[in-house]
Amino acid sequence: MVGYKLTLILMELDTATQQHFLNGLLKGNRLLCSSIVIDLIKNNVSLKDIYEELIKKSLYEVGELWEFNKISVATEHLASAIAESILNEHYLLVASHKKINKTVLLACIENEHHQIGVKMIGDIFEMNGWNTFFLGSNTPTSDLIAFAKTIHIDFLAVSLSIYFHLPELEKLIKEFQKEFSDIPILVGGQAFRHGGGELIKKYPNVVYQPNLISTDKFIKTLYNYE
Ligand code: B12
Repeated sequence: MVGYKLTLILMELDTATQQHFLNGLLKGNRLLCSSIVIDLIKNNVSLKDIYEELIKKSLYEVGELWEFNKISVATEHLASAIAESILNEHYLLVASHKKINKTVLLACIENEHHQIGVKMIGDIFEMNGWNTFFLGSNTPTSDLIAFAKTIHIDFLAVSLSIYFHLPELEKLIKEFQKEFSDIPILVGGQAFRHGGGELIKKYPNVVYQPNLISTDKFIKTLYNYE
């Protein structure tokens, strides 16, 4: 541990660091993963880059290892649980930005269990001063709409990783727009790697963004930020 600390004094977000972090995830070493992130933050690496370049890249590698049977489902669950816990550790940094009195409601569509990506997207909204309501994975459409009626929202953001869940997205868009015709919907997630663009074009007020960096730029076009 002492030797490890010494090597981290000038830590950068490079391939070696990412590999180190990935090994920590696969071995279930939460302390190592957490320390790597804390050291990166101390070395002024932004949370946005940590999310996109460290945590997301590592989880994508976890997915490939799982797909090719190099790790078990148990190891994949362990890795994703540690990754998600790390997002929660730095919430105060995420939430400490000046508020702009805008609110986004975030969720995964019905049957969709991958929630880490949209949780990161919620954090990016918060870093831009928005209030967020994060409903998490597998949110039934009727419950999402019922909840939206209880608060005032300026945007809905929904996620799907599985391509076969696109019909659920279409159902959500139709039902949501019946109730809230003027509230824009932001969509994203790995399902769109395989298509989905045509579906979105059929509906007004629906926008797709592929990742955190593009979403951050998009949010900054919505209102004037000093
Ligand atoms: C962890 C994980 C799980 C966990 C999720 C736990 C959790 N708390 O979220 C569990 C165990 C539930 C799971 C289940 C399954 N999984 Co899985 N899973 C993964 C894994 C390893 C990581 C997912 C992740 O968090 N990635 C990191 C995040 C940050 O990336 P992201 O989601 O892409 O998000 C980024 C962008 O897409 C975008 N984004 C995402 N959402 C949104 C929303 C908005 C509004 C915007 C603007 C942008 C945006 O911004 C994010 C930041 O850049 C991936 C591997 C991978 N390639 O991701 C497989 C993966 C997604 N899973 C896969 C599969 C097949 C499954 C199962 C079908 C397995 C099974 N047979 O049961 C089930 C499906 C469950 C379901 N019904 O949804 C496949 C999907 C293949 C496909 N596209 O069809 C993958 C790609 C693995 C693989 N290589 O084959 N999984």
